[in-house]
Amino acid sequence: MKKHSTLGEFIINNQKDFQGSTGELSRLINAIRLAAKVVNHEVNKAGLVDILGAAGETNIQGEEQQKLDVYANDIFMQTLTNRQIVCGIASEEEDDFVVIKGNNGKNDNKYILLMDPLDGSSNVDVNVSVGTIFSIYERVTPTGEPVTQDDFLQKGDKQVAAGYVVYGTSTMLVYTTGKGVNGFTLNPAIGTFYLSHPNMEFPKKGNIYSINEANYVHFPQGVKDYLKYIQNQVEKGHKYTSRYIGSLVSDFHRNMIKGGIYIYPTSTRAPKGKLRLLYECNPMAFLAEQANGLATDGYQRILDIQPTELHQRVPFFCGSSSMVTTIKELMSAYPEDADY
Ligand code: P6P
Repeated sequence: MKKHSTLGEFIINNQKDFQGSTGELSRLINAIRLAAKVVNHEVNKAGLVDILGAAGETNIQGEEQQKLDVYANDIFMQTLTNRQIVCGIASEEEDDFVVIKGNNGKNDNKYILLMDPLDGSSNVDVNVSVGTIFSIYERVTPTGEPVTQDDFLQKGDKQVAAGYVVYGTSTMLVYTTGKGVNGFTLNPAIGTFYLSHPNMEFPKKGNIYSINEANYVHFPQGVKDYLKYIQNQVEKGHKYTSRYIGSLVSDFHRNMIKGGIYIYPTSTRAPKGKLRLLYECNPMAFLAEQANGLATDGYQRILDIQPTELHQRVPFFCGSSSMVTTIKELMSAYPEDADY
């Protein structure tokens, strides 16, 4: 029986595939591995200590920050800073990007990281899975020079790595460096991630659709047409099921394994959609395409969108290629909805 490799062994064995293979990206993934274990420990005991409930502050999104949001943000920031691997970090929990200087006071490191440290955190109080999402680029400004917003406003196509941690019934780290998607499951007894899901791929077609149908009356017509299409398919005897748990990472992860589509469209309540391009849609889109899936804003490829601001939102349609293609075709009948 082949012994599952650990994440550490996997990184070493695939070092040659990493950009530049100078070991920095390996060290970066290793830093994320450590932070994931620390956050996992806290998430798993959240119900036991007084860490639930809002920290009383609100982030730039105007959302109440759950204490675990703040905690997860601090852990990832500290771990990445201490290891001196990135020269800058952007986070959903930080109003602006944070410059990370080396011990020599310079910005010598070549990578920048963007993250949503605890996506779906409102689920913590009701014991539903949450996740961390991360996205990694090489900086575009010269090494040693100050980091600028240009380093963060890169198209998703330029990512060198992306992934998520899902703190679910088990804790998994799923990531890509552009050579496919691999999933590692944490053995909490010994704190080791094992390669449990090699070469993850979206089934070309699935029967799961994930959308908050409470907003139906506010959806663009193309999305309404897609939901009507599904109902017609069910009437013809085709099997579909609605699964939406309010945690992007968990819905994405299940859909990647079983086949499905996740949809967060524009609505009158969210005129540009809800999900953030830089640290939610781009990393999940990179993973989706690496897993033979698709990710679009309804009209264009997510990874082709030129970002204009750190916390910008876009509509997000992501998952099995045949399902994304179908909804895109229906949306194309309403070109006016492309200008969100
Ligand atoms: P709604 C969590 O806040 C999140 O960003 C995603 O993880 C999740 O899929 C979505 O928002 C849920 O949003 O408006 O349906 O509650």
